[in-house]
Amino acid sequence: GDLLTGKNIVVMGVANDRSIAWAIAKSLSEQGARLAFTYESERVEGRVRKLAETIPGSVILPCNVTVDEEIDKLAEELKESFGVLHGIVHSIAFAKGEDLEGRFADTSRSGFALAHDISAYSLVAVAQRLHPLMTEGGSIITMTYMGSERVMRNYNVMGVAKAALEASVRYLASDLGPDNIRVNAVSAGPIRTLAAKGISDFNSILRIVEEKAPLRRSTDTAEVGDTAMFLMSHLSRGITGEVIYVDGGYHIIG
Ligand code: 0WD
Repeated sequence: GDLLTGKNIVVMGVANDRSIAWAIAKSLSEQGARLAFTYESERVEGRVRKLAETIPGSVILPCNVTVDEEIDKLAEELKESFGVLHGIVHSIAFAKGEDLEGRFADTSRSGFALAHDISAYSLVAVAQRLHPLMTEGGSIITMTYMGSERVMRNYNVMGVAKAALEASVRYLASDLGPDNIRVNAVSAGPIRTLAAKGISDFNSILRIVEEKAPLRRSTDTAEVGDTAMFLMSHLSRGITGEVIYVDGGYHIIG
């Protein structure tokens, strides 16, 4: 397809080939998008480089989203390699392992701050610095989870951070809409990735989804990738400030 031909999109949050961001990148590239990939640190650089090199023409850039200067640098480098930017895929989250089990009530000040900084504020920081490159309008998406709305065992501080992330999507959508920049979130069902390893008892969560979701199966990263592709494309031009569930319908079941 060529739904994204001529579009320049930065994909943030590939850690390995199971990452949701990687599935999104594949869907975007199938529709002709030109991609830039960012990596958090040397720890993941090699893996990101190896994956990105399988998509010809990709740009690979460092960006730890907790460091403002690195986001400034990213903006400069994207301007140099792309000129105009059309899309941002934000697929980044982090919380300390100790804050993803037991009681939410035991969350420390520093654990709360860290989870919110990386998982919610980073979207604001990135949108703030990259939106000036979106001179032809654009689409920004982030990844969220139902733990933002309901109490899910062990998700704890990440649920609170996802609530902040979803509210940030609405406020950013309001601010950037006049520049024809849309901001949306995709709420995925549970998927076995590196990040999911941090969630205790993830297997039983998957089993319950397979049993109860209307589609009777768990979410596949390719399904998320295709929804992300839709949100990056002209097809979704009327949608902003929204949270779209890609979870086999699980969230509608009581
Ligand atoms: O079930 C799931 N896996 C779901 C994930 C369901 C619904 C939503 N999500 C969300 C996550 O909360 C996250 O926002 O999707 C997003 C992507 O998560 P993922 O694909 O499941 O996980 P992973 O492959 O680990 O990618 C997240 C990456 C980090 O990976 P690691 O595991 O190395 O922490 O986010 C990146 C990093 O590559 N990341 C950062 N990037 C830049 N700066 C930073 C940082 N400071 N911290 C983490």
